Amino acid sequence: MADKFKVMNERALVQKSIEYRKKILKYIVGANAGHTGGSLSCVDILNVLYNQVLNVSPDAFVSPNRDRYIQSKGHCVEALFVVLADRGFFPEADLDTMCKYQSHYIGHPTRKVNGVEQNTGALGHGLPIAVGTALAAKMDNKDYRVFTLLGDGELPEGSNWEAALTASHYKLDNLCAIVDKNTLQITGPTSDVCNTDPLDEKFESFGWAVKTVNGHDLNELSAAFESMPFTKGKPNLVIANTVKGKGISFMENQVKWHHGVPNKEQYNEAITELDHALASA
Ligand SMILES: Cc1ncc(C[n+]2csc(CCOP(=O)(O)OP(=O)(O)O)c2C)c(N)n1
Repeated sequence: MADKFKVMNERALVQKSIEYRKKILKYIVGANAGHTGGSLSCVDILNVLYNQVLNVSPDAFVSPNRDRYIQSKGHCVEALFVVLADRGFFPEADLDTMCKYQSHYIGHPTRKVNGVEQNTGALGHGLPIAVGTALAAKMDNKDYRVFTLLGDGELPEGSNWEAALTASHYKLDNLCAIVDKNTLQITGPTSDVCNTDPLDEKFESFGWAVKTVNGHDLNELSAAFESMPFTKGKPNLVIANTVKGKGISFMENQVKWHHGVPNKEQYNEAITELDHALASA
């Protein structure tokens, strides 16, 4: 791998998360479309992965030894694009074309964008692809790791459970699935739409090693990823407890912000809140 990124101090990372939130809102407003609540809930996870954990770089993105990150909850592409731009995978100015005619920066990840590992957006595909990729690493005697991010509302897709079974059968301890457990999905609370709790016990019974963290605590996230494999020979699951719409008071825990686009006043209010958070970070 060409370069190992520099590990940032904690304060710089916290500030990055706030800047990322500002940019997510900016580009969602620019596109007049996007998945606001779920991008805000997962961006701390992406911050830690891309700035502390993943062995990836724009210059060596095709290296067979790179770590893989597959965003299964593809609808939250705004968070991914903002972080990839920050890591230099493409010029941030490209995001001004979000959802515009002929742009590759559309509402779900596509491999036409540098840094995107897999096309996703139809839920339930990221984990199966990640399992195959992690199995390939084992078969090729490579030591790269595979990370995939799922939403808790995505878990009822049956393909996830087939993949979970397969991951433990092949002892894929180089695989880490992260559930962004913000407890809401598109139409309501996940527990009402299709309950998947207790998630830890379900995955443990499938042969996974599970850690539960506060998905907005950068240290907890980092410590969990750094302790992989949690148990030798078992696939890793991080249950990240998060808040949908995190960081913007009037968006937090509100189903309508799943794909709500802020109007001008709401946008200004949100940016003011984030600027205050930045000032005290
Ligand atoms: C196969 C499939 N079915 C339905 C959808 C429509 N859809 C988009 S987002 C979403 C809810 C996902 O909830 P969750 O995974 O919890 O996402 P988050 O709350 O983190 O945004 C649904 C059902 C889809 N993208 N793919």
